[in-house]
Amino acid sequence: MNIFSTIWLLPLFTFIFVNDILPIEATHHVYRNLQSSDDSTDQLYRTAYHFQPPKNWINDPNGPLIYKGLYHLFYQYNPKGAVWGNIVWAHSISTDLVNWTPLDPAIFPSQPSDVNGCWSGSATILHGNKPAILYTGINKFNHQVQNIAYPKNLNDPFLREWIKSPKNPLMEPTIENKINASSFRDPTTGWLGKDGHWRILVGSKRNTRGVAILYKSKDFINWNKSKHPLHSAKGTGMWECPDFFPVLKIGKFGVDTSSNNDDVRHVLKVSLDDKKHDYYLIGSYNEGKDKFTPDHGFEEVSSEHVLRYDYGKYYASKTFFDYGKNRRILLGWVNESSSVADDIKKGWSGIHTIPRAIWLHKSGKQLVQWPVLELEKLRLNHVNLPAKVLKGGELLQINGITAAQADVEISFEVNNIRDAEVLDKWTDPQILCSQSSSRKNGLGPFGLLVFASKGLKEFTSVFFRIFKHQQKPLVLFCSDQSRSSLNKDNDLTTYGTFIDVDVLREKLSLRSLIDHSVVESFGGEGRASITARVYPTLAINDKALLYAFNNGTAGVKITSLNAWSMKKAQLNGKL
Ligand code: DQQ
Repeated sequence: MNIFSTIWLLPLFTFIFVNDILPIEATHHVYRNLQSSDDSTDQLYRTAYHFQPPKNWINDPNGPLIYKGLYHLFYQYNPKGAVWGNIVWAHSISTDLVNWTPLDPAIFPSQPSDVNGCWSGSATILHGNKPAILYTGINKFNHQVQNIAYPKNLNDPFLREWIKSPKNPLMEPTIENKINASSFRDPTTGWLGKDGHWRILVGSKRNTRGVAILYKSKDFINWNKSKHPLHSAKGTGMWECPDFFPVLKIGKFGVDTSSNNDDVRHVLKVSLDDKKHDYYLIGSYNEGKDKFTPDHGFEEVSSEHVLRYDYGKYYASKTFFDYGKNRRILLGWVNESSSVADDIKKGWSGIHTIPRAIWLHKSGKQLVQWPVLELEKLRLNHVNLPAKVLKGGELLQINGITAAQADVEISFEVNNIRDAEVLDKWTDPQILCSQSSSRKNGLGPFGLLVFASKGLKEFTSVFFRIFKHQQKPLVLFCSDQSRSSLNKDNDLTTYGTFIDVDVLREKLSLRSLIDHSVVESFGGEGRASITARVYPTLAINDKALLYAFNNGTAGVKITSLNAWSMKKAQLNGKL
Protein backbone atom coordinates (compact mmCIF):
# COMPACT_ATOMS: atom_id res chain seq x y z
CA MET A 1 0.00 0.00 0.00
CA ASN A 2 1.34 3.39 -0.83
CA ILE A 3 -0.05 6.00 1.51
CA PHE A 4 0.76 8.71 -0.94
CA SER A 5 -1.34 7.24 -3.68
CA THR A 6 -4.79 8.05 -2.38
CA ILE A 7 -7.01 10.47 -4.17
CA TRP A 8 -7.15 13.95 -2.76
CA LEU A 9 -10.40 15.75 -2.69
CA LEU A 10 -9.88 18.78 -0.53
CA PRO A 11 -7.05 21.25 -0.36
CA LEU A 12 -4.91 20.72 2.72
CA PHE A 13 -5.16 24.01 4.49
CA THR A 14 -7.35 26.98 4.48
CA PHE A 15 -5.84 30.21 5.70
CA ILE A 16 -8.19 32.72 7.21
CA PHE A 17 -7.14 36.19 8.05
CA VAL A 18 -8.97 37.46 11.08
CA ASN A 19 -8.65 41.16 11.91
CA ASP A 20 -5.51 41.18 9.82
CA ILE A 21 -3.65 39.60 12.71
CA LEU A 22 -2.34 36.10 12.13
CA PRO A 23 -3.89 33.43 9.98
CA ILE A 24 -5.56 30.43 11.56
CA GLU A 25 -4.30 27.37 9.83
CA ALA A 26 -7.39 25.27 9.77
CA THR A 27 -7.77 21.78 8.57
CA HIS A 28 -11.28 22.26 7.34
CA HIS A 29 -12.72 24.47 4.65
CA VAL A 30 -13.98 27.74 6.03
CA TYR A 31 -17.09 29.18 4.39
CA ARG A 32 -17.31 32.58 5.98
CA ASN A 33 -20.58 33.54 4.38
CA LEU A 34 -22.33 30.32 5.38
CA GLN A 35 -22.01 30.29 9.13
CA SER A 36 -25.69 30.43 10.02
CA SER A 37 -28.24 27.72 9.56
CA ASP A 38 -31.58 27.90 7.86
CA ASP A 39 -33.86 25.20 9.14
CA SER A 40 -34.52 23.45 5.85
CA THR A 41 -33.61 19.94 6.87
CA ASP A 42 -34.07 17.29 4.23
CA GLN A 43 -34.35 14.12 6.28
CA LEU A 44 -33.81 11.60 3.46
CA TYR A 45 -30.20 10.76 4.25
CA ARG A 46 -30.28 11.07 8.02
CA THR A 47 -28.99 8.02 9.81
CA ALA A 48 -31.12 5.86 12.08
CA TYR A 49 -28.37 4.41 14.25
CA HIS A 50 -25.09 6.14 13.35
CA PHE A 51 -24.49 9.05 15.70
CA GLN A 52 -25.43 12.53 14.56
CA PRO A 53 -27.00 15.59 16.24
CA PRO A 54 -30.37 16.98 15.01
CA LYS A 55 -28.68 19.46 12.67
CA ASN A 56 -25.49 21.32 11.68
CA TRP A 57 -21.87 20.41 11.14
CA ILE A 58 -19.96 17.89 13.25
CA ASN A 59 -16.42 16.59 13.02
CA ASP A 60 -13.93 14.94 15.38
CA PRO A 61 -15.05 12.88 18.39
CA ASN A 62 -13.40 14.49 21.43
CA GLY A 63 -12.58 13.34 24.96
CA PRO A 64 -14.64 10.14 25.14
CA LEU A 65 -14.80 8.75 28.67
CA ILE A 66 -16.86 6.67 31.05
CA TYR A 67 -17.79 8.21 34.40
CA LYS A 68 -20.06 6.75 37.07
CA GLY A 69 -21.41 4.24 34.54
CA LEU A 70 -22.25 6.81 31.85
CA TYR A 71 -20.45 7.19 28.54
CA HIS A 72 -19.61 10.76 27.52
CA LEU A 73 -19.06 11.76 23.94
CA PHE A 74 -17.91 15.27 23.08
CA TYR A 75 -17.46 16.34 19.50
CA GLN A 76 -16.48 19.29 17.33
CA TYR A 77 -19.71 21.08 16.46
CA ASN A 78 -20.83 24.22 14.66
CA PRO A 79 -23.98 25.44 16.47
CA LYS A 80 -24.70 27.85 13.62
CA GLY A 81 -24.50 25.92 10.37
CA ALA A 82 -23.81 22.87 8.23
CA VAL A 83 -20.20 23.79 7.39
CA TRP A 84 -17.13 23.93 9.64
CA GLY A 85 -16.87 27.02 11.89
CA ASN A 86 -17.75 28.48 15.33
CA ILE A 87 -16.41 25.29 16.84
CA VAL A 88 -17.51 24.21 20.33
CA TRP A 89 -17.42 20.91 22.19
CA ALA A 90 -20.95 19.50 21.96
CA HIS A 91 -21.77 16.85 24.54
CA SER A 92 -23.93 13.70 24.56
CA ILE A 93 -24.24 10.93 27.12
CA SER A 94 -25.19 7.26 26.83
CA THR A 95 -25.55 4.12 28.89
CA ASP A 96 -24.81 1.77 25.97
CA LEU A 97 -22.83 3.65 23.25
CA VAL A 98 -25.87 3.22 20.95
CA ASN A 99 -28.59 5.52 22.35
CA TRP A 100 -27.52 9.08 23.13
CA THR A 101 -28.92 12.11 24.95
CA PRO A 102 -27.61 15.57 24.12
CA LEU A 103 -26.62 18.02 26.85
CA ASP A 104 -25.54 21.64 26.49
CA PRO A 105 -22.13 22.20 24.89
CA ALA A 106 -19.44 21.49 27.47
CA ILE A 107 -16.59 23.69 26.23
CA PHE A 108 -16.96 26.86 24.21
CA PRO A 109 -14.84 29.98 23.66
CA SER A 110 -14.71 32.04 26.85
CA GLN A 111 -11.06 32.71 27.71
CA PRO A 112 -8.32 34.65 25.93
CA SER A 113 -6.67 31.27 25.37
CA ASP A 114 -9.62 29.88 23.37
CA VAL A 115 -11.46 32.94 22.18
CA ASN A 116 -11.14 31.90 18.54
CA GLY A 117 -12.14 28.26 18.94
CA CYS A 118 -12.14 25.13 21.06
CA TRP A 119 -10.55 22.43 18.95
CA SER A 120 -9.92 18.77 19.52
CA GLY A 121 -8.58 17.12 22.64
CA SER A 122 -8.87 14.21 25.04
CA ALA A 123 -9.99 13.25 28.52
CA THR A 124 -7.83 11.69 31.22
CA ILE A 125 -9.10 10.23 34.46
CA LEU A 126 -6.80 11.60 37.16
CA HIS A 127 -6.18 10.19 40.66
CA GLY A 128 -9.37 9.91 42.69
CA ASN A 129 -11.49 9.27 39.56
CA LYS A 130 -11.38 12.94 38.54
CA PRO A 131 -11.78 13.58 34.80
CA ALA A 132 -9.79 16.35 33.14
CA ILE A 133 -9.99 17.51 29.53
CA LEU A 134 -7.02 18.86 27.60
CA TYR A 135 -8.03 20.64 24.39
CA THR A 136 -6.58 23.00 21.83
CA GLY A 137 -7.64 26.61 22.15
CA ILE A 138 -7.21 29.16 19.41
CA ASN A 139 -6.11 32.31 21.20
CA LYS A 140 -6.57 35.93 20.26
CA PHE A 141 -3.45 35.80 18.10
CA ASN A 142 -4.86 32.73 16.38
CA HIS A 143 -2.11 30.65 17.93
CA GLN A 144 -2.84 27.06 18.86
CA VAL A 145 -2.37 26.49 22.60
CA GLN A 146 -3.31 23.68 25.00
CA ASN A 147 -5.86 24.30 27.75
CA ILE A 148 -7.42 22.30 30.56
CA ALA A 149 -11.00 22.05 31.85
CA TYR A 150 -12.46 20.15 34.83
CA PRO A 151 -16.00 19.16 35.75
CA LYS A 152 -17.60 21.72 38.05
CA ASN A 153 -19.41 19.08 40.09
CA LEU A 154 -17.99 15.58 40.43
CA ASN A 155 -21.24 14.41 41.99
CA ASP A 156 -23.04 15.08 38.70
CA PRO A 157 -22.73 11.88 36.61
CA PHE A 158 -23.72 13.95 33.55
CA LEU A 159 -20.66 16.21 33.99
CA ARG A 160 -22.73 19.03 32.56
CA GLU A 161 -20.54 21.97 33.47
CA TRP A 162 -16.85 22.34 32.83
CA ILE A 163 -14.59 24.94 34.42
CA LYS A 164 -11.45 26.15 32.73
CA SER A 165 -8.26 26.67 34.69
CA PRO A 166 -7.13 30.28 35.17
CA LYS A 167 -3.65 28.88 34.42
CA ASN A 168 -4.59 28.33 30.78
CA PRO A 169 -2.86 28.00 28.44
CA LEU A 170 -0.76 25.21 29.92
CA MET A 171 1.30 24.70 26.77
CA GLU A 172 2.00 27.27 24.10
CA PRO A 173 4.34 27.90 21.20
CA THR A 174 7.23 30.19 22.14
CA ILE A 175 10.36 31.47 20.43
CA GLU A 176 12.41 29.15 22.67
CA ASN A 177 10.50 25.94 21.94
CA LYS A 178 10.34 26.77 18.21
CA ILE A 179 6.89 25.21 17.88
CA ASN A 180 4.93 26.34 14.84
CA ALA A 181 1.92 28.25 16.27
CA SER A 182 -0.40 26.99 13.55
CA SER A 183 0.68 23.33 13.80
CA PHE A 184 0.32 22.53 17.48
CA ARG A 185 -2.89 20.78 18.39
CA ASP A 186 -5.03 17.85 19.58
CA PRO A 187 -3.55 16.70 22.94
CA THR A 188 -3.91 12.99 23.73
CA THR A 189 -5.19 11.23 26.81
CA GLY A 190 -2.43 11.24 29.45
CA TRP A 191 -0.61 8.15 30.63
CA LEU A 192 1.23 7.83 33.92
CA GLY A 193 4.80 6.52 33.94
CA LYS A 194 6.32 4.48 36.75
CA ASP A 195 8.27 7.64 37.66
CA GLY A 196 4.97 9.26 38.68
CA HIS A 197 4.99 11.69 35.75
CA TRP A 198 2.09 12.14 33.37
CA ARG A 199 2.80 12.19 29.67
CA ILE A 200 0.78 13.46 26.74
CA LEU A 201 1.36 14.01 23.03
CA VAL A 202 0.48 17.04 20.94
CA GLY A 203 0.31 16.75 17.14
CA SER A 204 2.64 18.96 15.12
CA LYS A 205 4.96 19.23 12.13
CA ARG A 206 8.40 20.64 11.40
CA ASN A 207 8.46 21.57 7.73
CA THR A 208 6.98 18.41 6.23
CA ARG A 209 8.02 16.10 9.09
CA GLY A 210 5.04 14.94 11.15
CA VAL A 211 5.77 15.09 14.86
CA ALA A 212 4.20 13.80 18.11
CA ILE A 213 5.55 16.29 20.66
CA LEU A 214 5.88 14.77 24.15
CA TYR A 215 5.07 16.75 27.29
CA LYS A 216 5.55 15.57 30.89
CA SER A 217 4.03 16.76 34.14
CA LYS A 218 3.94 15.81 37.80
CA ASP A 219 0.58 17.50 38.50
CA PHE A 220 -1.16 17.63 35.06
CA ILE A 221 -0.94 21.45 35.19
CA ASN A 222 2.72 22.33 34.82
CA TRP A 223 4.03 20.71 31.67
CA ASN A 224 7.56 20.41 30.30
CA LYS A 225 8.22 19.73 26.68
CA SER A 226 10.62 16.80 26.22
CA LYS A 227 13.70 17.39 24.12
CA HIS A 228 12.75 14.61 21.72
CA PRO A 229 9.32 13.86 20.31
CA LEU A 230 7.86 10.43 21.07
CA HIS A 231 8.00 9.78 17.34
CA SER A 232 8.21 11.67 14.05
CA ALA A 233 8.39 10.81 10.35
CA LYS A 234 9.62 12.84 7.46
CA GLY A 235 7.35 13.66 4.56
CA THR A 236 4.13 12.80 6.39
CA GLY A 237 2.98 16.39 7.05
CA MET A 238 0.92 17.60 9.97
CA TRP A 239 -0.02 14.93 12.52
CA GLU A 240 -3.52 15.68 13.75
CA CYS A 241 -5.36 13.92 16.56
CA PRO A 242 -2.55 11.59 17.72
CA ASP A 243 -3.62 8.68 19.92
CA PHE A 244 -1.19 6.49 21.88
CA PHE A 245 -2.31 3.42 23.80
CA PRO A 246 -1.31 -0.10 24.87
CA VAL A 247 -2.97 -3.28 23.55
CA LEU A 248 -2.66 -6.75 25.06
CA LYS A 249 -0.42 -9.10 23.07
CA ILE A 250 -3.02 -11.83 23.54
CA GLY A 251 -6.80 -11.53 23.76
CA LYS A 252 -9.53 -9.03 23.09
CA PHE A 253 -9.64 -7.13 26.38
CA GLY A 254 -8.45 -3.56 26.51
CA VAL A 255 -6.12 -2.10 29.13
CA ASP A 256 -5.76 1.26 30.81
CA THR A 257 -3.80 3.84 28.85
CA SER A 258 -1.06 3.85 31.52
CA SER A 259 -0.48 0.04 31.39
CA ASN A 260 3.04 -0.78 30.31
CA ASN A 261 4.48 -4.25 30.89
CA ASP A 262 5.58 -7.36 29.01
CA ASP A 263 1.98 -8.24 28.20
CA VAL A 264 1.40 -5.23 25.95
CA ARG A 265 2.45 -3.62 22.69
CA HIS A 266 1.81 0.04 21.92
CA VAL A 267 -0.11 1.69 19.10
CA LEU A 268 0.50 5.19 17.74
CA LYS A 269 -2.29 6.51 15.54
CA VAL A 270 -2.03 9.77 13.66
CA SER A 271 -4.51 11.51 11.39
CA LEU A 272 -2.48 12.65 8.41
CA ASP A 273 -3.79 16.05 7.42
CA ASP A 274 -2.19 15.74 3.97
CA LYS A 275 -4.06 12.49 3.29
CA LYS A 276 -7.15 12.85 5.45
CA HIS A 277 -6.74 9.25 6.61
CA ASP A 278 -5.98 7.68 9.99
CA TYR A 279 -2.79 5.57 10.02
CA TYR A 280 -1.44 3.48 12.87
CA LEU A 281 1.86 1.92 13.81
CA ILE A 282 2.32 -1.01 16.20
CA GLY A 283 5.53 -1.04 18.20
CA SER A 284 7.41 -0.98 21.48
CA TYR A 285 7.39 1.87 23.94
CA ASN A 286 10.47 2.38 26.11
CA GLU A 287 9.18 4.43 29.02
CA GLY A 288 12.64 5.14 30.45
CA LYS A 289 13.78 6.68 27.17
CA ASP A 290 10.29 7.87 26.22
CA LYS A 291 10.77 6.46 22.78
CA PHE A 292 8.33 4.60 20.57
CA THR A 293 9.88 2.19 18.08
CA PRO A 294 7.39 0.95 15.49
CA ASP A 295 7.79 -2.51 13.98
CA HIS A 296 7.30 -0.88 10.60
CA GLY A 297 7.57 2.88 10.26
CA PHE A 298 6.17 5.43 7.87
CA GLU A 299 9.41 5.14 5.84
CA GLU A 300 7.94 1.96 4.43
CA VAL A 301 5.29 3.96 2.66
CA SER A 302 5.38 1.76 -0.39
CA SER A 303 4.84 -1.43 1.58
CA GLU A 304 1.73 -3.00 2.97
CA HIS A 305 2.94 -2.34 6.50
CA VAL A 306 1.46 1.12 7.00
CA LEU A 307 -1.99 0.31 8.25
CA ARG A 308 -5.21 2.28 8.36
CA TYR A 309 -8.16 1.93 10.70
CA ASP A 310 -10.53 2.33 7.80
CA TYR A 311 -9.93 2.38 4.06
CA GLY A 312 -12.97 4.52 3.27
CA LYS A 313 -14.12 7.88 4.54
CA TYR A 314 -12.93 8.07 8.14
CA TYR A 315 -10.83 10.57 10.11
CA ALA A 316 -9.78 12.11 13.42
CA SER A 317 -10.55 8.99 15.45
CA LYS A 318 -9.88 8.51 19.14
CA THR A 319 -9.92 5.60 21.59
CA PHE A 320 -10.70 5.37 25.28
CA PHE A 321 -10.46 2.57 27.82
CA ASP A 322 -13.90 1.43 28.97
CA TYR A 323 -12.94 0.03 32.36
CA GLY A 324 -16.58 -0.95 32.97
CA LYS A 325 -16.29 -3.64 30.29
CA ASN A 326 -12.51 -3.91 30.03
CA ARG A 327 -12.38 -2.96 26.41
CA ARG A 328 -10.82 -0.22 24.32
CA ILE A 329 -13.34 1.63 22.20
CA LEU A 330 -12.57 3.48 18.98
CA LEU A 331 -14.70 6.39 17.73
CA GLY A 332 -14.28 8.11 14.37
CA TRP A 333 -15.71 10.91 12.25
CA VAL A 334 -17.21 10.24 8.80
CA ASN A 335 -17.52 13.32 6.64
CA GLU A 336 -20.11 13.69 3.89
CA SER A 337 -19.42 12.72 0.28
CA SER A 338 -22.06 15.18 -0.92
CA SER A 339 -21.42 18.69 -2.17
CA VAL A 340 -21.32 21.60 0.26
CA ALA A 341 -24.42 22.99 -1.47
CA ASP A 342 -26.27 19.73 -0.72
CA ASP A 343 -25.04 19.73 2.89
CA ILE A 344 -26.42 23.22 3.38
CA LYS A 345 -29.69 22.19 1.77
CA LYS A 346 -30.02 19.21 4.10
CA GLY A 347 -28.93 21.33 7.09
CA TRP A 348 -26.33 18.97 8.48
CA SER A 349 -22.98 17.40 7.76
CA GLY A 350 -20.97 14.61 9.37
CA ILE A 351 -21.71 11.47 11.36
CA HIS A 352 -19.70 9.15 13.58
CA THR A 353 -19.07 5.45 12.99
CA ILE A 354 -20.54 2.86 15.32
CA PRO A 355 -18.16 2.70 18.30
CA ARG A 356 -15.79 -0.21 17.70
CA ALA A 357 -14.00 -2.44 20.18
CA ILE A 358 -10.35 -2.68 19.16
CA TRP A 359 -7.64 -5.22 19.97
CA LEU A 360 -4.45 -6.76 18.57
CA HIS A 361 -4.87 -9.56 16.04
CA LYS A 362 -3.26 -12.84 17.08
CA SER A 363 -0.66 -12.39 14.33
CA GLY A 364 0.54 -9.27 16.23
CA LYS A 365 0.73 -7.52 12.88
CA GLN A 366 -2.47 -5.51 12.93
CA LEU A 367 -5.49 -4.44 14.97
CA VAL A 368 -8.97 -5.90 14.77
CA GLN A 369 -12.10 -3.74 15.07
CA TRP A 370 -15.65 -4.84 15.72
CA PRO A 371 -18.85 -2.83 16.34
CA VAL A 372 -19.74 -2.82 20.05
CA LEU A 373 -22.00 -5.76 20.92
CA GLU A 374 -24.63 -3.37 22.32
CA LEU A 375 -25.51 -2.49 18.72
CA GLU A 376 -27.05 -5.94 18.31
CA LYS A 377 -29.92 -4.83 20.59
CA LEU A 378 -31.24 -2.93 17.56
CA ARG A 379 -31.51 -6.04 15.40
CA LEU A 380 -34.94 -7.37 14.44
CA ASN A 381 -36.57 -9.48 11.67
CA HIS A 382 -33.75 -12.00 11.55
CA VAL A 383 -33.35 -13.59 8.11
CA ASN A 384 -31.10 -16.62 7.82
CA LEU A 385 -30.40 -18.25 4.46
CA PRO A 386 -29.15 -21.82 4.15
CA ALA A 387 -25.64 -22.45 2.84
CA LYS A 388 -25.48 -22.44 -0.95
CA VAL A 389 -23.09 -22.15 -3.84
CA LEU A 390 -23.34 -18.83 -5.66
CA LYS A 391 -22.56 -19.60 -9.28
CA GLY A 392 -20.56 -17.25 -11.46
CA GLY A 393 -22.88 -14.41 -12.54
CA GLU A 394 -25.52 -15.22 -9.92
CA LEU A 395 -27.49 -12.58 -8.02
CA LEU A 396 -29.38 -13.63 -4.89
CA GLN A 397 -31.93 -11.26 -3.42
CA ILE A 398 -32.13 -11.05 0.39
CA ASN A 399 -35.72 -10.34 1.33
CA GLY A 400 -37.55 -9.80 4.60
CA ILE A 401 -35.59 -6.92 6.09
CA THR A 402 -35.51 -3.12 5.72
CA ALA A 403 -32.57 -3.00 3.33
CA ALA A 404 -31.86 0.72 3.87
CA GLN A 405 -31.49 0.22 7.63
CA ALA A 406 -29.87 -3.15 8.18
CA ASP A 407 -27.05 -5.26 9.57
CA VAL A 408 -25.87 -8.07 7.26
CA GLU A 409 -23.31 -10.79 7.89
CA ILE A 410 -22.21 -13.15 5.14
CA SER A 411 -19.43 -15.75 5.05
CA PHE A 412 -17.81 -17.40 2.07
CA GLU A 413 -15.76 -20.56 1.73
CA VAL A 414 -13.02 -20.90 -0.87
CA ASN A 415 -11.49 -24.35 -1.30
CA ASN A 416 -8.92 -23.68 -3.97
CA ILE A 417 -7.49 -20.82 -5.98
CA ARG A 418 -7.25 -22.69 -9.29
CA ASP A 419 -9.48 -20.16 -11.01
CA ALA A 420 -8.04 -17.07 -9.34
CA GLU A 421 -6.51 -14.47 -11.60
CA VAL A 422 -2.73 -14.13 -11.29
CA LEU A 423 -1.40 -10.84 -9.96
CA ASP A 424 2.27 -10.64 -10.84
CA LYS A 425 3.24 -7.36 -9.41
CA TRP A 426 1.90 -5.39 -6.50
CA THR A 427 -0.81 -2.97 -7.62
CA ASP A 428 -2.60 -0.27 -5.64
CA PRO A 429 -5.69 -2.02 -4.20
CA GLN A 430 -7.83 1.04 -4.72
CA ILE A 431 -7.09 0.89 -8.44
CA LEU A 432 -7.76 -2.86 -8.54
CA CYS A 433 -11.08 -2.27 -6.80
CA SER A 434 -12.18 0.35 -9.28
CA GLN A 435 -11.45 -2.10 -12.11
CA SER A 436 -13.28 -4.96 -10.42
CA SER A 437 -17.01 -4.33 -10.35
CA SER A 438 -17.86 -5.61 -13.79
CA ARG A 439 -17.90 -9.30 -14.72
CA LYS A 440 -14.41 -10.83 -14.32
CA ASN A 441 -12.65 -14.04 -15.12
CA GLY A 442 -11.74 -15.79 -11.90
CA LEU A 443 -12.56 -15.83 -8.20
CA GLY A 444 -14.76 -12.83 -7.53
CA PRO A 445 -15.82 -10.12 -7.34
CA PHE A 446 -18.34 -11.60 -4.87
CA GLY A 447 -20.09 -9.93 -1.95
CA LEU A 448 -23.11 -7.70 -1.30
CA LEU A 449 -24.99 -5.21 -3.42
CA VAL A 450 -26.52 -2.68 -1.04
CA PHE A 451 -28.81 0.28 -1.72
CA ALA A 452 -29.68 -1.41 -5.01
CA SER A 453 -32.58 0.00 -7.01
CA LYS A 454 -34.99 -2.14 -9.00
CA GLY A 455 -33.27 -2.81 -12.32
CA LEU A 456 -29.89 -1.93 -10.77
CA LYS A 457 -29.71 1.64 -11.98
CA GLU A 458 -28.16 2.40 -8.60
CA PHE A 459 -26.16 0.19 -6.23
CA THR A 460 -23.13 0.13 -3.98
CA SER A 461 -21.08 -3.05 -4.11
CA VAL A 462 -19.02 -4.29 -1.18
CA PHE A 463 -16.99 -7.28 -2.27
CA PHE A 464 -13.94 -9.49 -2.30
CA ARG A 465 -11.81 -10.60 -5.18
CA ILE A 466 -9.16 -13.28 -4.82
CA PHE A 467 -5.90 -13.23 -6.74
CA LYS A 468 -3.06 -15.69 -6.96
CA HIS A 469 0.10 -13.86 -5.94
CA GLN A 470 3.36 -15.79 -5.65
CA GLN A 471 1.29 -19.03 -5.63
CA LYS A 472 -0.67 -17.86 -2.60
CA PRO A 473 -4.15 -16.34 -2.31
CA LEU A 474 -4.28 -12.57 -2.02
CA VAL A 475 -7.63 -11.14 -0.96
CA LEU A 476 -8.82 -7.75 -2.15
CA PHE A 477 -11.61 -6.04 -0.16
CA CYS A 478 -13.52 -3.21 -1.87
CA SER A 479 -16.40 -0.78 -1.52
CA ASP A 480 -17.45 0.63 -4.88
CA GLN A 481 -19.72 3.67 -4.85
CA SER A 482 -19.32 4.57 -8.51
CA ARG A 483 -22.92 3.51 -9.29
CA SER A 484 -24.42 4.48 -5.91
CA SER A 485 -26.33 7.57 -6.97
CA LEU A 486 -27.73 9.26 -10.02
CA ASN A 487 -26.56 12.52 -8.42
CA LYS A 488 -23.08 12.89 -9.88
CA ASP A 489 -22.20 15.82 -7.60
CA ASN A 490 -21.30 13.28 -4.94
CA ASP A 491 -17.81 11.92 -4.36
CA LEU A 492 -18.08 8.46 -5.92
CA THR A 493 -14.55 7.23 -5.17
CA THR A 494 -14.03 3.47 -4.94
CA TYR A 495 -12.22 2.35 -1.80
CA GLY A 496 -10.17 -0.78 -1.20
CA THR A 497 -7.39 -2.65 0.54
CA PHE A 498 -5.78 -6.06 0.65
CA ILE A 499 -6.84 -8.08 3.64
CA ASP A 500 -4.78 -10.67 5.48
CA VAL A 501 -7.10 -13.69 5.44
CA ASP A 502 -5.80 -17.13 4.52
CA VAL A 503 -8.86 -18.13 2.52
CA LEU A 504 -7.74 -21.73 2.12
CA ARG A 505 -7.79 -22.22 5.90
CA GLU A 506 -10.43 -19.84 7.19
CA LYS A 507 -13.78 -18.46 6.13
CA LEU A 508 -13.97 -15.06 4.51
CA SER A 509 -16.57 -12.93 6.24
CA LEU A 510 -18.19 -9.60 5.49
CA ARG A 511 -20.45 -7.51 7.72
CA SER A 512 -22.11 -4.35 6.45
CA LEU A 513 -23.96 -1.84 8.60
CA ILE A 514 -26.33 -0.10 6.21
CA ASP A 515 -27.94 3.13 7.37
CA HIS A 516 -29.59 5.41 4.74
CA SER A 517 -26.43 7.28 3.67
CA VAL A 518 -23.65 5.16 5.14
CA VAL A 519 -22.31 1.66 4.54
CA GLU A 520 -19.84 0.67 7.26
CA SER A 521 -18.24 -2.64 6.28
CA PHE A 522 -15.94 -5.06 8.08
CA GLY A 523 -14.01 -7.74 6.21
CA GLY A 524 -12.21 -10.78 7.63
CA GLU A 525 -13.97 -10.54 11.01
CA GLY A 526 -12.80 -6.98 11.52
CA ARG A 527 -9.31 -7.16 10.02
CA ALA A 528 -10.19 -4.36 7.62
CA SER A 529 -13.00 -1.85 7.54
CA ILE A 530 -14.28 0.45 4.84
CA THR A 531 -16.83 3.18 5.49
CA ALA A 532 -18.61 4.79 2.55
CA ARG A 533 -21.15 7.60 2.30
CA VAL A 534 -23.76 7.14 -0.41
CA TYR A 535 -26.83 9.13 -1.40
CA PRO A 536 -29.12 7.01 -3.58
CA THR A 537 -31.82 8.82 -5.47
CA LEU A 538 -33.85 5.70 -6.36
CA ALA A 539 -32.81 3.07 -3.79
CA ILE A 540 -34.17 4.99 -0.82
CA ASN A 541 -36.05 3.66 2.22
CA ASP A 542 -38.32 0.76 1.21
CA LYS A 543 -37.19 1.04 -2.43
CA ALA A 544 -33.71 -0.14 -1.45
CA LEU A 545 -32.94 -3.78 -2.30
CA LEU A 546 -30.20 -6.03 -1.01
CA TYR A 547 -28.44 -8.84 -2.87
CA ALA A 548 -25.57 -11.27 -2.51
CA PHE A 549 -23.70 -11.49 -5.82
CA ASN A 550 -20.92 -13.31 -7.59
CA ASN A 551 -19.57 -11.57 -10.66
CA GLY A 552 -16.61 -13.89 -11.19
CA THR A 553 -16.62 -17.02 -13.35
CA ALA A 554 -15.85 -19.53 -10.59
CA GLY A 555 -18.56 -20.51 -8.10
CA VAL A 556 -18.20 -19.57 -4.47
CA LYS A 557 -19.95 -21.08 -1.45
CA ILE A 558 -21.93 -18.94 0.97
CA THR A 559 -21.57 -20.79 4.28
CA SER A 560 -23.79 -18.46 6.28
CA LEU A 561 -25.94 -15.44 5.65
CA ASN A 562 -27.70 -13.58 8.46
CA ALA A 563 -29.44 -10.26 8.02
CA TRP A 564 -31.50 -8.06 10.27
CA SER A 565 -33.53 -4.88 10.03
CA MET A 566 -32.19 -2.32 12.47
CA LYS A 567 -34.42 -0.38 14.84
CA LYS A 568 -33.91 3.34 15.09
CA ALA A 569 -31.56 4.28 17.94
CA GLN A 570 -32.32 7.25 20.19
CA LEU A 571 -29.54 9.43 18.83
CA ASN A 572 -30.93 12.56 20.40
CA GLY A 573 -33.13 11.16 23.13
CA LYS A 574 -34.56 13.01 26.09
CA LEU A 575 -33.27 12.63 29.63
N1 DQQ B 1 -10.22 19.14 13.56
C1 DQQ B 1 -10.04 20.02 14.69
C2 DQQ B 1 -8.58 20.11 14.91
C3 DQQ B 1 -8.08 18.85 14.33
C4 DQQ B 1 -8.93 18.68 13.12
C5 DQQ B 1 -10.69 21.34 14.38
C6 DQQ B 1 -8.99 17.27 12.60
O1 DQQ B 1 -8.26 20.25 16.29
O2 DQQ B 1 -6.70 18.93 14.04
O3 DQQ B 1 -12.09 21.20 14.22
O4 DQQ B 1 -10.14 17.02 11.86
